[in-house]
Amino acid sequence: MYETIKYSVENGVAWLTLNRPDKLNAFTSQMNKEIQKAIKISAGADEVRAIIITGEGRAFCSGQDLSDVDEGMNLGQKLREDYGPMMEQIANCEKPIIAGVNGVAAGAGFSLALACDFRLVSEKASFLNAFVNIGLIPDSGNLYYLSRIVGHAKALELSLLGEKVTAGEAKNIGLATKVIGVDEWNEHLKAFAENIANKPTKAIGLIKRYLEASYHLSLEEYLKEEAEGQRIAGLTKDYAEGVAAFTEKRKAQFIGK
Ligand code: T3D
Repeated sequence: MYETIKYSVENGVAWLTLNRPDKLNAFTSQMNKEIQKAIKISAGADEVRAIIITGEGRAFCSGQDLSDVDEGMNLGQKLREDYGPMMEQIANCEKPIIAGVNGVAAGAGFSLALACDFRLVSEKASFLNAFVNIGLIPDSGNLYYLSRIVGHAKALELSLLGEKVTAGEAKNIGLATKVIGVDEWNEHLKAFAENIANKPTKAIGLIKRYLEASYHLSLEEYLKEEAEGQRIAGLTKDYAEGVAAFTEKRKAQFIGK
């Protein structure tokens, strides 16, 4: 079913593993399409309540496969056809998406990590806004997300200098949600994902949607949207369960509906 990624579901978590380790999991059109397919399936599957994107081998993703680009290729078209749709799909996914950054994340691989809701980062991982090093501009939503996550000045610095950011620095500048030791990597990544998979999934989707909307609306417009969001959340079984659990002084058992 997949040739360039691995896909499995366990305990409410869909694991999407980029699987071209010899090329440090560099993107090809095929891999891009397989990622989109896996995210679409995960987004529509009731049993999936969180998604992890990670990499096989020593890297997370080294960006576009530079041996798979033709001279004179229209890069704008490539972005419109391949990368843009993938980034929109991630942005529109109402389930939480975790980037399990196991190793270097460079170029569009960095952009992919930025588009996720969390970045769990191995202590041996690094980030590299590599685009400038080959004469390109950061793409695949990179500047959009990077400036929101680390602020304008740091985003500009990382993008203009094209130097590696270590896991420790990533934590200091708010890029990494958490840095994890190599020995605890699998266990911690799994535990983090399963914890969020057990939260009220519909509310999480709405929080993601309205946080993003807040950047594009006036306060007046936003408050109207927010009221609609809370109306929807208030109709979920998880809201009823949350209130019941609070009243009964027990831990809530959310079902994601
Ligand atoms: O279509 C378009 O071009 C538009 C879209 C652009 C989106 C982009 O992502 S542009 C940015 C593309 N990515 C890069 O420029 C990063 C290139 N890679 C690197 O800078 C370094 O490889 C890393 C910093 C990621 C890792 O360095 P290191 O020293 O740990 O590993 P390495 O020795 O450089 O790489 C190991 C192998 O992976 C090597 O192959 P070999 O010599 O063992 O056969 C290397 O060529 C290969 N590799 C790494 N990155 C890529 C790659 N092969 C193809 N494409 C890559 N991006």
